[in-house]
Amino acid sequence: MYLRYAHMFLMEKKVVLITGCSSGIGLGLAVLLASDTCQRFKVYATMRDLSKKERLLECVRNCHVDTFEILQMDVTDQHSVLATIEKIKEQRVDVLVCNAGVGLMGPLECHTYETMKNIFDVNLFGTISTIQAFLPGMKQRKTGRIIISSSVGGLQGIPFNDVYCASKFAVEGLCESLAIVLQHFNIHVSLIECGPVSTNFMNNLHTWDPSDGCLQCVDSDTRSLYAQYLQHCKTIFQDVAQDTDEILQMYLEAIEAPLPSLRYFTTQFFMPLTKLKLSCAGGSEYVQAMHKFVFSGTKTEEHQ
Ligand code: EST
Repeated sequence: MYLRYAHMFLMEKKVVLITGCSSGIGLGLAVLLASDTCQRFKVYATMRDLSKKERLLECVRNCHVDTFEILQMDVTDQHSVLATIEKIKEQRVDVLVCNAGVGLMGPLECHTYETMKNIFDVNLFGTISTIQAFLPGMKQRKTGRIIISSSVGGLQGIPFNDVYCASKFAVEGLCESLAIVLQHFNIHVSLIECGPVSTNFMNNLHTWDPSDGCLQCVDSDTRSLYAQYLQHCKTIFQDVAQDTDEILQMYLEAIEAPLPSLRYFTTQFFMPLTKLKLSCAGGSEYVQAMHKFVFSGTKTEEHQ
C-alpha cells in the first residue's frame, strides 16, 4: 500500500515535454501522464497556439499543479524552442516527445509551394529543432529518451500522401541515424508508427472533396483516382482506425521499457505491406500490391 505511493515522496518525477498538445495524441498523452495515480511524471505540454489550450485544460482539471504545466512553443521557430527550455524549472527533460505534425492529402500538382514547405517545416525541421535544443542537456546527463510520432506513411508510400510521406520518410532517416550515435550517451530514440487514428479526421473529409476548386487544376483521370482513394480511405478509417488510448500504450512502453525499441507499430494491419516493401528491395512488388489494395477494392494477398 505504502509502496504504491512511494513515488510521490521518494522518487524524482520523470520530466516529460510533449509538442503538439492542443489535440489528438499529444493532448491524450499529456492527460494520461499528468493523471498518473502515482504522480510519477511532470508533464510540460506545449503547443503553438495557446488559444487552443481549453480542451486540454478541461481534461486535466483534476491534476496536481506539480504534475502539469502548459507552455507555448512553436516548433518552426527556433527562438520559441529555446525560450521554452529557459522556462523549465527542473532545467532538465528526461523524455522528449516530438509529436507536433501536420498532414496533407491530394494530387501533387494541387499543392502550393507554401503548403508543401509548411509540411516540411513542421514535420521535419520542427522535429530537428526540438531535438537539437534538448540534446545537449541529455548528452551531458548521459540519459534521456526521445520519442517521435511517426506514421506508416514514414515507412512506405501511400497514394496521394506524397509530400506527407516524404516528410515522414525524412524523419525516419533522421531518427534511425541519430539512434546509432546516441547509444553512446544512453539516449534512446523511439519512433511510434501510427496508422489511421480515430480523431475527427474523416469528418474533415469534405475539405478534400474531389469537386473542390483546387482540384480543377488536375486532369480528370487523376481526379477520378483521387475520388477512389478517398472512398478507400473512408473504408480504411472505418475498419482499422485505432482509438487514441490504444496508441498511447505504445508511448508508455517507449517511456518505461528498460530497453526501448527503435520502432513501435501501433497496428499489425499494414505489416504484410511493410514486409513486402522491405523483402522485395526492387520495389515494384510493393507498388503493385499497394495499387491493388487501394484502387481495386481487393485486399493484398497477405491480407486475404
Ligand atoms: C494507409 C493505407 C492506405 O491504404 C490508406 C491510408 C490512407 C490514410 C493514411 C493511412 C493509410 C496510413 C496512415 C496515415 C493516413 C493519413 C495520415 C496517417 O499518418 C498516413
